[in-house]
Amino acid sequence: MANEKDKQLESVTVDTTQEAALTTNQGLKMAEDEFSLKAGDRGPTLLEDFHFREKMTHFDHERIPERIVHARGYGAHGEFELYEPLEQYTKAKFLNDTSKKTPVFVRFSTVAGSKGSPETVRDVRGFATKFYTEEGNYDLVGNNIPVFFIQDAIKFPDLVHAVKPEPHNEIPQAGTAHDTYWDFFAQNPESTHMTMWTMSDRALPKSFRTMEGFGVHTFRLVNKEGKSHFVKFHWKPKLGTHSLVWDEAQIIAGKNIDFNREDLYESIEKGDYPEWELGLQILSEEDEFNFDFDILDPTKIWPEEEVPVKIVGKMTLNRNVDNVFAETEQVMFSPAHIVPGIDFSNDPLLQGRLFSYTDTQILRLGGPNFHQIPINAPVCPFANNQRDGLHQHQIHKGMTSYHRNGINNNNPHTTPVEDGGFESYHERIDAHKVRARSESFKDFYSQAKMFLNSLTEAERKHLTDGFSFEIGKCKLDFVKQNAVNNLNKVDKKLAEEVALRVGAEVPAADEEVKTDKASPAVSMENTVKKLDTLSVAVVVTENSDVVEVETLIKDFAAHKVNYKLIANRPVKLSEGLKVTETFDTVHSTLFDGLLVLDAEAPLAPPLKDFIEAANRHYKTVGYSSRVAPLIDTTSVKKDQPGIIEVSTAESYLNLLVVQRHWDRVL
Ligand code: HDE
Repeated sequence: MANEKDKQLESVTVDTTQEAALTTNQGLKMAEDEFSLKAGDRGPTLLEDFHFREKMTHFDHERIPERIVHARGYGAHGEFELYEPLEQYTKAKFLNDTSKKTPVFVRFSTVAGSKGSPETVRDVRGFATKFYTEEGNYDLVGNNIPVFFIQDAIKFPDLVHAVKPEPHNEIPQAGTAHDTYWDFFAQNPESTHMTMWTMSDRALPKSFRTMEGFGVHTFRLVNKEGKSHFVKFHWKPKLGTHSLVWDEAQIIAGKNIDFNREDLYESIEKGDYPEWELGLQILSEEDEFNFDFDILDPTKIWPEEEVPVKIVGKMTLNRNVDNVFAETEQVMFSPAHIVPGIDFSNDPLLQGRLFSYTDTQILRLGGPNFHQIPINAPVCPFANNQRDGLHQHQIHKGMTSYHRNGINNNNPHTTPVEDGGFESYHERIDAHKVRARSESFKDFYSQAKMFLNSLTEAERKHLTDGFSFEIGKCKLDFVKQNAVNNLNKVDKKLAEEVALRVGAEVPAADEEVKTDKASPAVSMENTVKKLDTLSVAVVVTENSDVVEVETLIKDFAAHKVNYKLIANRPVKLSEGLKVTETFDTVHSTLFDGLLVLDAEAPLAPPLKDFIEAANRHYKTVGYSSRVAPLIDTTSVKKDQPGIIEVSTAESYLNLLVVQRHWDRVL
């Protein structure tokens, strides 16, 4: 059923599938749209050709500047429902009414790459949610990593200049594997904790559907009585948090550059609606100074074991956009978009973001009226005395556009706080003006070490691989050395391993921060594991047994497992069973598991690669007794975990649910 936002968007949606006369933008029906107006059929085009000029001018202006960061993104519509009223903490209406479904729009993104870059690069992912509430739009503009690289917004341009392709040659695209990033890392050690996350599997999400989201900053919740609690926001994916393997991610970047968006689009089209639960970590004001970190520091997490995440609601994405430009490209988010009951903390990173997001839209969306673009417009009435400007779509009738006015009864009028008018939290501030970092923000290494302490052996190995790949890509020896020296302050062994792999000196000094503290919630191995919507590549030939294949498909469907039949060329097994995918069009990297039912002997190189890649990426590899001898001609070792001769679908699915068999010896 259409919600308020759907209905609002519908009123400006043009159905291009309907019969319509082709006209100019002035409504003039045209008799011809293939030939420009020329002086003779071999002559020059005439300036008079207004139709050509209009069509070409519009085309010439179709592009708008891409976002300076988060350019590559994909969005969808959905709804948020609340499990329990939160009046004890906040007066925000959408966090108090369990009967209401609040429309949302979410945009996921990579950060560093430009608009056309591959999606499976090693990077942070943006996770921005717009709640269209009855009290105005509330934007939770988060990432899939709970901390940030810097502590003060004034350093954001420096960070982004270091991350983006180097200016002299515009290399590399979409990643931090280059000198300027690692120079920044060593010179600005506050980036150490976040870099531990970005070098881990967290920066390689398998899909948008299997990523966590974090508001990162500390915000405030404010209740009716004006009492404030500190809060951190979390999105927990119902399918659990799952990632790709680095080698796999690199192959997918070539095989399917749209891997993440296609997954989101197709899941929603199929009705496998992605879901996340909203979690809150809530702290009373009295507890502000009770931790071994500053709760305002955005380079620190509040370990979930110390401040539990209270699950308060669920978001479901259930509708793809009708037009990616109109909706996903033109949507704008801002952490400054809040509603009564939510407020800011003094986190200096957040404070700067409150300025940047609206400022950037004035260039990107071409003026100050971007709030009138349908995807950005609130679903509640909005009125003020702002007027005119580029792309003004509203016709403001009446004499007055100033506050206070007598002529129009001082309309639009302000609203008392008791009736829902917003007022900022009455925080008392008594301080000197300074440009400085708080002493309490100066521990850059304890939580970086805590992150390391929280990883499983496999995760730690991937982290070391990540550092070795990225630092190894640097061309300047002193940059490599400084990066390794900074790692040495986190963990001597990690620095040693990386130093050897990138050709730097092993640091002699014992400078590592001493702490055994761990936060098990940080490890993705402790996440939810479900069969729902996992995908299996089922390899068949034209001689496969139709009944066997049909039974398998039924068993998969019963567990909501997706599959694709793949053969070395398109074949028709029966009327209903057509194999359209081949080893030319897909690859095992694009699936969660592999099941080889039949194959022609000897194994052709593409299929051999298909099987060996699945094995190398720790996926479940199943095979029928018929193809068992062929498996022996590959690098797959049959006695390893997650490798199985399949007798029943059940036996295969029991392994598939594990997703990655990290204890497999390759
Ligand atoms: Fe952003 N960020 N950011 N950021 N950010 C933008 O706004 C900025 C930060 C995040 O899908 C820009 O509209 C500053 C943290 C997301 O449209 C820009 C600072 C977090 C998106 C901007 C930060 C984010 C953006 C570029 C440091 C996680 C994409 C285009 C103070 C909590 C939203 C735009 C979308 C986009 C500025 C740091 C998340 C330039 C100054 C921390 C998800 O305004």
